[in-house]
Amino acid sequence: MTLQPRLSLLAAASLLAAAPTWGATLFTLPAPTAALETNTSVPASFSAGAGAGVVSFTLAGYATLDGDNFFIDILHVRLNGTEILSGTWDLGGGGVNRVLVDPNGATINSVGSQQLGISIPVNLVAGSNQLVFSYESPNSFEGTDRAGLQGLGDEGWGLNAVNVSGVAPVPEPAPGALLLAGLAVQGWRARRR
Ligand SMILES: [Ca+2]
Repeated sequence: MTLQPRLSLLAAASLLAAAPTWGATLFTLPAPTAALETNTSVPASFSAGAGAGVVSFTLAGYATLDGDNFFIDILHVRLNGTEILSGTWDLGGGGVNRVLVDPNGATINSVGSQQLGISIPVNLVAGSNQLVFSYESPNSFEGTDRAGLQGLGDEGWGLNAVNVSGVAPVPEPAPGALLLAGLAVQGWRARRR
């Protein structure tokens, strides 16, 4: 083997290991959640490469989950401690639909009775990412008293089809690959003498 093909092979191997994989599925919820009480949260942790991604999910309302009325209930979605969506929707209990925090321009569509399909563009960090979904039933909101927690006998929320896609995490080089690369360099040095 001449020197040139050997180096090309090494270059190709290192490029293959470092090339980002766009649109990789980084997290899925294994099954729909049960109906959850408000004032609860659902965390999700996953690894990613740095770059653009998408968080999508179906939000389900059970019984009389409210939008903005006296009994208001508010969805919060946070990624790595930053709120990426907050809003309140009439998912069975009446009230006004309102998006409260939406820095990334989420897409929100009705996808069935008491169900919203939500898709949020995000920026993921390299390594571990933490996504937290929560619903809150505040005692007061925008300066006026509200009903607060009403309990599962009255209303609930749930998640289905949670999916996070983005850049796949860059794997550490396998020890075997490092050993082969080392041997190739040794061989190259030996030939130069
Ligand atoms: Ca409520």
